[in-house]
Amino acid sequence: MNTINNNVERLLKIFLIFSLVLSAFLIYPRSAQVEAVDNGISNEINVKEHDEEGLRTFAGTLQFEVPEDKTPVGNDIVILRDVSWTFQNYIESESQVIKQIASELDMTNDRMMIINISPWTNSFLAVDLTNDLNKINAGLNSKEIGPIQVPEDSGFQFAKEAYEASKGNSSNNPIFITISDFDVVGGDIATIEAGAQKVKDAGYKLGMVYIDANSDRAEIAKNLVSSPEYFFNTTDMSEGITALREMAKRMYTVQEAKVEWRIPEQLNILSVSAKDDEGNEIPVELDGNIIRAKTPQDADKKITIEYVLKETDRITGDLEIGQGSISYSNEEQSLPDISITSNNVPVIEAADKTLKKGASFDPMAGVSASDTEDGNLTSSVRVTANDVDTSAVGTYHVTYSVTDSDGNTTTKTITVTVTSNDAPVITASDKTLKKGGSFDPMAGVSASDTEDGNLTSSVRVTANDVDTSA
Ligand SMILES: [Ca+2]
Ligand SMILES: [Ca+2]
Repeated sequence: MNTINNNVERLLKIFLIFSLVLSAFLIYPRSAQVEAVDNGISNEINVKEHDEEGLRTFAGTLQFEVPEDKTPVGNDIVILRDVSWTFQNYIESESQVIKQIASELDMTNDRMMIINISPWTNSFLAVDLTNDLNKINAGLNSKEIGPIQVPEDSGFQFAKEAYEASKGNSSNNPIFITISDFDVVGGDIATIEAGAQKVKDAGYKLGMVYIDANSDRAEIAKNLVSSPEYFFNTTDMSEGITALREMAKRMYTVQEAKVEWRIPEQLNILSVSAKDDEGNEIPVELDGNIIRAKTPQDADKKITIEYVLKETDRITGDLEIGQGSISYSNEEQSLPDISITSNNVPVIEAADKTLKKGASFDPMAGVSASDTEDGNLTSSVRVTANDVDTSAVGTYHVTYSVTDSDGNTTTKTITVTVTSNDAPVITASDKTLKKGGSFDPMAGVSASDTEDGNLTSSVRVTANDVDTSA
């Protein structure tokens, strides 16, 4: 029987310890950190500081991993490169960059086509659509850069026709990128615009690295691309060639991981930033109190979002801040539930006191303090002022102060009245009377007291040996 009881007791102890450990993970952040992990998404939040009004600033880190996921259908990258005389000295470095782009493609799905153009004269298919890196490199190494006798066109139209002749029944995403100055010597800008429009009308993405100092033509060129982010303008040839690689990356279609997180209105977003595990910054967009960030799933990535929030006003109820989701590769996951606590000020219970002169006075007697979040704070109460002097009648004050773990300080002042404590006075005079006379010991006797007033009725005769017969 004893053994059973011992085992029950042991189990209860284990359960109690387990509950305590568990509750440590479920509590809310104050001075200690709180971390919630759900579906591999972790969110950790700490109180960073309190301002002079006791309002808290929280710093947190949201982390999650996204897998690499290129689009399953692949991309067809069609590069239209200007080989007119302005570009002659840069053909080699341009070829190197295009080789780099090719080396970064997923050749199980992706293909590349390279067209040499002289915008006002001819276009030449340098590399037909292929997923063979050797063919791409060979085409780029070839000194045969045209012009070959192709009828004059804008280059775009030639590229579109060449692509459509080679693409087969693939459903790859067609990406057309030009690197050119569209130096329309003897040509017509309208031809270029018409050609670009045909590419876009076919549903192909069009991007452009534009190398020209002529701002009028740059304005026209800017409107030819599919999206403003697919336009790069420079007068520096080397910079433009580098930009070609970035443009290819930007236009490459991959799945995107997206975060959308709504921060409650009771909190101000002081700062938020995101980066991947290689330290690359991920752009974060703030739409009111909604945080949005997205990054292409072009590699396995661990994303870290660092944020700083501050309560706009004292939060009086526990506040859920995990309202949001992360979506990637057609999956969507909710952010882990995490809450920050209320931030109530502590309350001091202390009442005014009246005591009599000469009495002893303990300023802490009957005083207590409590706090919604911290519980009993009586032991933290400090007496910050106390002028009570019980040896003299008067009105005095005692001030108490207590601070909770959120840095909220409450003070309270009570009034202590010390009253007089005089002894009562009996008025009675000696008496002379004749033998046999009647004697009333209370006749002419009265009593009064500073505090109590008339005490005559309370006068008791405690001894009386008067005998009028003797
Ligand atoms: Ca509190
Ligand atoms: Ca008295």
